[in-house]
Amino acid sequence: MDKLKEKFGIISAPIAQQIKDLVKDHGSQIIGQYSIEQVYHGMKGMIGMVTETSKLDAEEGIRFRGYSIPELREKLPKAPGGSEPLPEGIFYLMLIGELPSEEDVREVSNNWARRSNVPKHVFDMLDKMPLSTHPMTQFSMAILALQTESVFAAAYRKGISKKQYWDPMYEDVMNLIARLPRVAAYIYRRIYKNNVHIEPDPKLDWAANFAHMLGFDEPDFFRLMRLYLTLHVDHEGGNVSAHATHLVGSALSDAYYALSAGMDGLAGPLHGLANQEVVRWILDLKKYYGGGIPSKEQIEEYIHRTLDEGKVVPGYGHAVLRKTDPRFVAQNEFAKKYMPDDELFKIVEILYQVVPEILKSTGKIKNPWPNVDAHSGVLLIHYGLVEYDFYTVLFGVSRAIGVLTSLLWDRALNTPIERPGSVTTEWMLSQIKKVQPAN
Ligand code: NMX
Ligand code: MLT
Repeated sequence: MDKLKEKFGIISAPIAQQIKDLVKDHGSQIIGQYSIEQVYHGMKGMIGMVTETSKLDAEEGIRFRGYSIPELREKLPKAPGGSEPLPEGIFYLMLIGELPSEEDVREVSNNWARRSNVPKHVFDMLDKMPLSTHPMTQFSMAILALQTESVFAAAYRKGISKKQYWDPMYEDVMNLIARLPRVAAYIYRRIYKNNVHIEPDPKLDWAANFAHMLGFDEPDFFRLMRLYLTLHVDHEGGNVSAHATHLVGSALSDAYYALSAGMDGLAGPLHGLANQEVVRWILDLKKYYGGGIPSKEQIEEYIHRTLDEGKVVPGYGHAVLRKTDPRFVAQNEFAKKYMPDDELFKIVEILYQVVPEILKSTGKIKNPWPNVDAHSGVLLIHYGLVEYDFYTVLFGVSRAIGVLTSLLWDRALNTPIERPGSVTTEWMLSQIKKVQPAN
């Protein structure tokens, strides 16, 4: 058994028992109330699940196992000579609950490299798809095509005790994370680089190898990928991609089915696809005013146009956050260091000055501040990764780490099938009448 798997088995068993006891002893304790508005408005603020890997605070932003993004940028192991954390480290932290050593991270890197071979039928399937198929559609289909490899599905079919579910799930989670960069790079090079592919370099870490297979070998791009793939991993359990993965997995669908569902959710423009929409919107804005950097007044006018057309300003707002997203801040710091004179970065800076005030003035937007997607695209464009339809795949490769880690914990904790209740509006009206009888 590999060392990480052994460690996970050892630490997860007592936690599973602790949760069993907690529910047995305190299961009837009331922890909240919710309103009709919350039921109609996407269950915002209702506690409906437990996710161990990260927790979001509306004011402060995300913490992974208690660590904020600035703390992790400082504390997580880095590549030799590197300045940004390795995503292998945040995976270890979310899985095991403690900061990894350099050695732990190297082992995760080697483990993923050993598992990274993608079966030929996945590429054959992709090759049959029209080139115009959105990269996220191809990504989700490729994840499903990989399902032939599910160790969990095979073990379940053979017959396996509930207590052992986590074991084959560990194999699926590790194999899937290991293979995603190769799959994503294949999609990118097939669509945008004449189907000319680049072999992996097993000497590189997971993020740098991904960058290499995409065709970007500059050290600064490696740095960006390590940061990007660390920042996007997880955002507690209720966001669409995490919740979809958890929900589908709760039926004991294997990691491939569950992640594919999560990625289908990430492909929505109100969720992960917002990163491509931001770039599309900024490029349209530039074009509308004849190129270059539009003036502050022009940008304000364009934002009002967008709102008047009944559209959202992509990259701004959040269902939970009520301050600037610390993932935006981390990317902003990166841009200030590596591309201070970049034209698109300067537009992002002006947007940061003007969008919040305009959104606030509408009186209805709960969070006028930028989220993670307001920044990521311009960093990629700077290094030549200009094909913005692909950006959500990058988000997905990273998000897979968080949602699959949670899925593994779900199996270790024997989380039951998810099945919330639903009601009709007629039922809701009958409840209102009970409280306010007609006079
Ligand atoms: N531009 C214009 N209108 C907005 C925006 C925005 N950026 N954000 C919220 N609103 C509107 C929203 O559409 C709603 O309008 P209405 O009452 O007419 O239906 C109203 O403001 C209240 O919405 P909120 O309660 O503030 O936001 P909600 O929690 O429903 O939605 C988002 C959160 C993130 C979906 C929303 O802010 C949005 O659509 N933002 C733009 C898309 C985006 O950047 N998504 C990425 C989120 C991060 N991620 O990667 O997933
Ligand atoms: C995410 O990273 O999932 C987004 O910020 C959306 C969310 O948290 O709801």
